Amino acid sequence: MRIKKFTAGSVKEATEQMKQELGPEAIVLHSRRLTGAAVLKSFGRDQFEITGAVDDVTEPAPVSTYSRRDVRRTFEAAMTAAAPPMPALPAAELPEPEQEAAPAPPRRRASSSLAEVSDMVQLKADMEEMKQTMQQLTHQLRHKHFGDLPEALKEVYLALLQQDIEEKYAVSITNTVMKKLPPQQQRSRTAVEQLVVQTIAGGVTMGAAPAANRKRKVVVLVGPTGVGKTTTIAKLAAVEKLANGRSVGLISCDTYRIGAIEQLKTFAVIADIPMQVVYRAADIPGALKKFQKHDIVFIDTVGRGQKAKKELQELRKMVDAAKADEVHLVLSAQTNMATLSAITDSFSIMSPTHLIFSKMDEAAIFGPLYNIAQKTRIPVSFFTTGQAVPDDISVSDGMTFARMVYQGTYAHA
Ligand SMILES: Nc1nc2c(ncn2[C@@H]2O[C@H](COP(=O)(O)OP(=O)(O)O)[C@@H](O)[C@H]2O)c(=O)[nH]1
Ligand SMILES: [Mg+2]
Repeated sequence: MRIKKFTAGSVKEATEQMKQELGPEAIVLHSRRLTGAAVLKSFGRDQFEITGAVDDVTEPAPVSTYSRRDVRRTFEAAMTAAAPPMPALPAAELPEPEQEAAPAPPRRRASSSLAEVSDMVQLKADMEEMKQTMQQLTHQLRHKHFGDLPEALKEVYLALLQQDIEEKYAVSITNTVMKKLPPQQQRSRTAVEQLVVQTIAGGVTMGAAPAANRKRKVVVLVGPTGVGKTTTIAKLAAVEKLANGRSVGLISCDTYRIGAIEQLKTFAVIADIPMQVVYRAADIPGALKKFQKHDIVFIDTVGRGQKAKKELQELRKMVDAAKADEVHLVLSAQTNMATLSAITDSFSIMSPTHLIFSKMDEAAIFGPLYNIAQKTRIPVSFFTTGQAVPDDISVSDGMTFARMVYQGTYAHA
């Protein structure tokens, strides 16, 4: 027996190749689609692989006469065999049970059953192909505008969905690109991609607020537990003091978690920045008074889960008492879309003025961050990109972010 694999755009083509090379007696042993996750990307360019086989000894069996009609007959026969029994007759009309066993069906020849197996395999492959076509049609119907889109735009649209960008935003980005690009350029993947990245960048407000010149600025960081609030405050405080030459004060309200105060205090001592600890909301104005002459005061808060309603209300009292100029909600880039939504909903009572995207270095996909920036319309102030204080932080930048969102890879900002 000779066995060989054939690849083509459809099972039919691959089968024809096989028949040409191995002869009309050849049968399909196995077939599969070779696309996997790439099916979305390579619209209409699926590849099928079949494994064909042929006996070295030529058989006079009907394998060679195999045709599509035979497949249909085999299929029909299989369906009849599987059909429900005839409706039962009333008991009185039931025929007498037969005394003798019914004659056994004639034994089929091995070669014909081989042909039937091959037919069924072919049938399965045909059905798989039909399923693919149906899926593509459903997709095209769901995205009606799709039919008119040039190939490069279709591919880019599907690539956006693969980055977990919500459908409505992916549609909006694709439409913007289509409107802005002249028709001849819409066929160029490079031109389309460049404009997609620019459109993503243009859709999100980026950048930290300019430094307050006259009055002291009070900045509070809030967010879930472990997202990097304290580390980020240390980075920001160090940058303000060392790079920008401002006088900085620190307040920690995180008296809940063991070691939290020490974490910030250790940094404050090393960086020579004054720090105060506050236990109740009522003590915040007093603490702020002590930093009256400072340029900027950072307030670190206790991490709260988005479901802890009572604790979130307590935290809100702290934030209100601080009369903060800026409230930055820290969101870890590793968080999925549903959780990001729940967090931003719960923390909306703190009226965040900015979002900080932390742990960008550890994220595998950035679409959800784009969605949340779109959904909340809150400007993104900083990206944090590692554990090192103060190096691993950068002022958010639209183009860097857009490239990460589109490509799904972290690029050091
Ligand atoms: N990889 C990575 N780790 C970070 C980043 N920011 C903070 N971390 C780490 O996350 C952990 C929790 O940080 P912490 O500041 O205590 O979080 P908090 O509970 O929100 O105050 C620590 O191990 C930090 O070193 C970041 O940008 N990237
Ligand atoms: Mg902390």
